[in-house]
This record gives sequence, structure tokens and C-alpha cells, in this order.
Amino acid sequence: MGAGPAPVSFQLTDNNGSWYDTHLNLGPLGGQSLAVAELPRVNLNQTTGGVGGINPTGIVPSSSTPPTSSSSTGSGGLPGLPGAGSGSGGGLSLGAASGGTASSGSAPAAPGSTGSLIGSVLGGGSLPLLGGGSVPVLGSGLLGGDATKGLLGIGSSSPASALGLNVAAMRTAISQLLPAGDPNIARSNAILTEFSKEVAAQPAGVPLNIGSLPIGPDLQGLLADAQKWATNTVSLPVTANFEIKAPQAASAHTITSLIWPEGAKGFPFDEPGAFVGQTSVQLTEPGLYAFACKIHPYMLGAIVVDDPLTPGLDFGKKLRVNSRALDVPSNADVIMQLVDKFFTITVPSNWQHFSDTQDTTWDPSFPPAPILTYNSDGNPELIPSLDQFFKGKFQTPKTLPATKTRPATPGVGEVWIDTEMEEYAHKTKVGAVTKINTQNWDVERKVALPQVNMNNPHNNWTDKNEKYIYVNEWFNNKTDVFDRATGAFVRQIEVGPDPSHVMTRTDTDQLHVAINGGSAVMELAPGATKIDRRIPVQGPGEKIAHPHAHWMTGDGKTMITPNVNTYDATVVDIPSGNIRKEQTSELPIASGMTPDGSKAYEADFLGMSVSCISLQANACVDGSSKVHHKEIDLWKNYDPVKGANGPFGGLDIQIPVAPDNSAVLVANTLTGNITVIDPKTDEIVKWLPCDAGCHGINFGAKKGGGYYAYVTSKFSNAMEIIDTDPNGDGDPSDATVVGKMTVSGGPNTQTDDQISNYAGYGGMGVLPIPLAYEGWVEKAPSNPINDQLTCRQRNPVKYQQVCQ
Ligand SMILES: [Cu+2]
Repeated sequence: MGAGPAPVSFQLTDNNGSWYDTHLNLGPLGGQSLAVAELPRVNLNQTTGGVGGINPTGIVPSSSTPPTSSSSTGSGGLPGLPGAGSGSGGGLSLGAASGGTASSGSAPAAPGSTGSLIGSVLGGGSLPLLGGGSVPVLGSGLLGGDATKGLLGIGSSSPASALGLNVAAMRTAISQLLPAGDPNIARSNAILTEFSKEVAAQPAGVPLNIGSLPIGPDLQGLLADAQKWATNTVSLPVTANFEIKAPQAASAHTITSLIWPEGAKGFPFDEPGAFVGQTSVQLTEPGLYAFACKIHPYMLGAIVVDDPLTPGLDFGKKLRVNSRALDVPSNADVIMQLVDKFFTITVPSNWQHFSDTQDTTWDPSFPPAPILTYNSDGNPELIPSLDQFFKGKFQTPKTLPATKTRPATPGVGEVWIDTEMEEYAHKTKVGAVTKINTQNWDVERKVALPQVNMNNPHNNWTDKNEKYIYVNEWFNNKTDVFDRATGAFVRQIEVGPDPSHVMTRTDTDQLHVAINGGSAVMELAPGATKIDRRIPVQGPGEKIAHPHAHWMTGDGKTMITPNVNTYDATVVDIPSGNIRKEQTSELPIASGMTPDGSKAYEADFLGMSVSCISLQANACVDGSSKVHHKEIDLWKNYDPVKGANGPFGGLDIQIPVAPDNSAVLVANTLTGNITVIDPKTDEIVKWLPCDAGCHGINFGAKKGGGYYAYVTSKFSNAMEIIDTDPNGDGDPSDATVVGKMTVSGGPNTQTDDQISNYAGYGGMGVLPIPLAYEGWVEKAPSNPINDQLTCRQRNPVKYQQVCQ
């Protein structure tokens, strides 16, 4: 009997922590989004038939029409989306296959169905040849759950025993390469035994230069010999399959490489745009591969392709990162930062839990796997235990102080935040919108909308009468409307794939909904009763833009969209719909604008920077002059190989400008902090702390004058309150965190469903009411709450003329 190397199969889902679901169930140390594969090698010494007919399973033939702007439906959708009017999926053939022959007509193994296949090839199986016969295979492709746990050290009693398991795989591979009785087998075993002993005597959390061990020279000789003994083998690629299909994934995503080993064929890997269907890629080199969705960039999946002829799990020699064309040794700081965040994001037990009454401990866990990296000199460095290394490097466990501080001065009104990862008893999709009263800081209400199974509510806005809350289902194709006062469901409207942000026009009160998985911003009638207009954000026939978080000027005339697929921004003249493109850095995701509408800021998620864009005359400040465009680097104090020499940011998301132009705030997911930029100089002036997955920020009015920024974090149950200018002098260098509270709610929180898990988690969109920004605040209705606004708060730009 023969079976080929088992493919890695990811199913994309809308579910917490398993956005890329391996179905391997690695538990709290490994999560649902990590796979390990042994690089399959066919040993030609043991076959006479050659390998011309090798037929590895799992290579997916697929074809479809790449999405372009012109293929969008009237509602801004893409082919293959449920409810968007066309048939089966948009799976893409990327021409990335290499090193294998497509087996025509085969489908990818369904996730979860690979168990029996894996069982037959563990420890070296055989591969069928076309026309009969088979050849032995050293590695096996994907490892099953238990074998993966073994190689990751999960369940091992110590780092030494975790390394022992990995070294055992190397012993097996060597014995399969050499003829039985070859004295090199015994010699190799002796070296590996001594190596394991010497590693066990070293601290498990400190990277170990292999050459510095007494056995180091012998081991390096053995590694070289093993490669020589393997010269008569052929490495087969590991196939990675990806499936995007309802109901697990209700809408479209991209499969985009974030990290890959240098030299991996077919990389970088990406699609022309978001799709529904299947795709696959061949992993030709050992090392670390990570994938993300460009629409929802915390959807992450990773695969370690391990060469069985090395000790430790191979991260590869050099790695490429889909940011700034980074090409770094595998022990680079930026790799460790990203791997650390991968486990914080994809393993929910690693999320930060705050309490309003007592200190808590944040103690994230990682696989205790031995990891083989290489340094800048090309020398191998073994991390005996990734878990212990990360705990030392990132200084956990950490005490999270009780969130007891409330601002001394209350806010005006309320703030609605998307707690997008809350789970509820009466719906299958996650998320709710949570209301906080800013007079007394009570968590008053949660709206989960179980009657429409509201799916990942991401961002909100309100109408000019403050009657409705508009909320976008980011992993679906709908905008929902509920009553602000009662939380009652009002209506739902289909708008297009992956609607992200929503705002209203100050002149007409129409809604603008960015279609993140599509090509347009949809303009809806007030109340979201119907679609009035589709505003494309790229030219006819151009690559589809995928706009995320737009912003618009207070006069309702100009909008800017950051386009995650085309790495640029679109400036829209709203009345005419005419557009122009503006330069950004990589993967711009969110926008802010100065109150006077003279310039916009774009947070470049993968550029690790902020782009300032002048909307009319040159308005971005560069020293003593004004320029059309300026890049503000969040990595000035960061060397991606060596690490930080000061505060730095990155994977930056929301970026609002204070209504009084005192500050621009940038939420950084990479570093869990906030960058303060002075819009009067366009320079970074300060850094403030934030939580894991720092994400959403918006400004609301502070009672008596001034503003508060409300800050949400995806992987924490807390919200921060920042005063960007406590002394009101317009200089943000005294910006400070003035309060922090949990948003989990309690027995007095009104809800339309029952929270079953992750109360308060998934903080994303932030909507303070009354809207405090120029253009909207002038039109906020008069009522006892809004009448607390000062004249200056009512007139953020014209106050000097209007207020006495
Ligand atoms: Cu996505």
C-alpha cells in the first residue's frame, strides 16, 4: 500500500482563533491555526524506477475568473459570493505549483479527513508511481494532531524531551537514507545523543549557537554529511490547501503570504482579489510559512515545513516578510515579534483578561518546541524551547493592573464599541455592539442581534437625529440597523462583500459603506433603506481596490479610501464620484483627516508607517516646508534584525485626528501601543501604552471642553480613555491615558442575547455619540446631553468667529 505526502488543509472560518482552521486541535499551546509538515523526500537509492511518474496527492487544479473591478456586481460584490448573484466559487489557479505533477481531477483532502491518510505514512511511507509500483518517502507532509504535538513538544515533560522527540525523527531519517549496518548510523546516533545531553544542560530559553557546544563541530559535520547522504533524494513539495466556503466563512477572503523561506518557489503568494472557493500552493523549501487575509489581517495561518535531517523545527535560513521587502535571517527580531503575535492572536487563552477590581496575571503560552534558526552570519542557532524563549524575550507572565481608573471629568454622551469577538448563546456568528455611558462609565447595553445572526460587527455610525446605529457585518455582506435608544433591530440591507466602515454625509445624511471585499463605497439612503449609488474607488478595468476605513471631510465633499489590495488611496469627489489615486505605503487600512479637511492620514498596516496626503494645497509638514505627501516612519527606532532601540509601532490600524487638531493617534497591533503625532509638525511626539491587538480609536467630547479618545483592543476586554491635550494648549506632548475600564458588562447590562464566551473581547470600531467631529457636531440634535457641548466643541473650526 502506498500513500503520498499528506497535504496541509486550512479551512477559513468566521470563528474566533480558528480563522485559518487546521482542525488539528493542538490545544492551548498550539491553537487551531498552526500546522507542521515533514518535508517529504523520496530516496532514489531504494527505487529503480525513477521518479518521473510521482503523483503526490492534493495538488488542486482550479480555474476561475480573477476578480477585477469590472466583474463586480451592481452591489459591489464579486463572483461566487452567496447572494451576490453568481454560481460557484472564485477559486484561483496561481501557477505556483512546482515540483509535482497535478493529478487531474483530484480535489483537496477535506479538512479533518486526513487522519487515516496520515496514519499510513508517518515514519516514512511510500508514494505510488504512475503505472504501478511505489517509492519510499522519508518525510510525510502534514503530521497528524498527535505527531504535530510531539514535534512541537506539547505534552513533553521538559524541553530536553521535546528536543529528544525531534532528534528521534532525524535518527529515523538517517537510518532510512543509509544501507542497514552502515557504521555512519551508529556514529550519527552517538553524536545526536551527546548533542541532546549538552543542549539539556543549557538554559532552555536562550538561543544556543550550535558551533559553541563541545559537540558542535561534530554535529555540524553530521549535518553536512546528512545532506550528502541525501543527494540521491528528491524533495517533494508540501501542498497547502485553502478552502473558503459558506457557512463556515460567509464571505470572501484572500490567502496572502506574510512570511516565507527565501527561495520558496511560487512566493510571494497572493490572489488578484478576495474570493470564495479553493486554492493551493506548494511549499518547496523547509522553513516557516505564514499566511494572512488582506481584508481581515488578523486571520492568520502558519505552517512549519521541517527538514527531517536537522535537529529542531526548521524556521529556514533566511525568511522573507511581506513588508518593506524584508529579507532577514530566521533569528531576526521581526520574525520573533510576528510569531509571538501569531500565538497571541490565534490562541484565545493567550488573550489579555482585565478585571475592574483586582490585578490579574497575563501568562500566554507557546509550544515548547525546539526551533532551529540561523543568525546573520549563517550559523545555526537552536532555541531549545520556544515557550521559555518567548517568556524571557517578551517578559511574561505580566501583571495586568486592575482597571480602576476613571477620568476625573466625565465625557459627554455615550460610546458604542464593537466587541466583535463576543460569543452568544442564540447565534452561531460572533460579535455585538457595546454601549458605554460616559457620564458614569457604566456598560449599559450589548446588542448582538441574534435574529439576524449578526456576523462580526466591525464599525458603526449614527444618523443626524441619533436615532439609529448603523453597523457593518465585516465577515458577511450586510449592514444592520438598530434603534439607538432601545437596541431593537430595525432592518438589514445587503451591500456587498465584507463591508467594513460606515459614515454619514453631513449634507444629505446618506450612509457611505466601504465594501472591503469589493471595489466601491456604497451610498445608502438615510436609515439604510436602499442603495442610492455605487461609488467605484478604482478606474474601469483596474485591479480591484478593496477599500477599508474611509474618512470624509466635514463639508461632505471629499472622501478618502485606503485600499488594501492596491496599496494606494483613492480621493473621491463625493458629489461627482470622480476619483484620483494617491500614494501610500503597503496595505493602507484606515484614514483620518484634519478638521479643516486639508490633509488625510493613512495607516499603512504592512508599511509600518503613516502616509500624510494633502487633499488640496500642500499641507503635510516637512520641517519648515509643506509638501504634498509625507511618510512618517513608525520604525525609526527599530532594526528588524537586531530589535528596538526605542519605542516603535507597526501593523497600525485606526488613525483619527482630534476634532481640535491637537493630535493624531495611531493604534499599533504589532507593539500594543499608540503613536501620538502632532498634526502641526507631522512628527511623532509621544508613545502611549495599549493592549494586545490595539485597534480602534475615535474622539468624543469631554465635559466642559476638550476631547477624549476611546481606544479598543481586539485581544483584551478593556477600553482606554486618552486625553490628548489635558492642559488645552494644543500641544499633544502631554497626551496621557486618563482612564481604563473593562467592557465585559455585568448583571445590569441590558442585552438581546446571552453572552456565552469572550465577554468584552474583540474591540474594534468606536462610535462616540454625539459625533464630535467638524461637520457632524454642528448638526447633532439639541437635547439635554448634547446641550452640554461647549460652543467651541459645537464649532471645532469656526469657534473663534462664532463663540464669544
Ligand atoms: Cu478575510
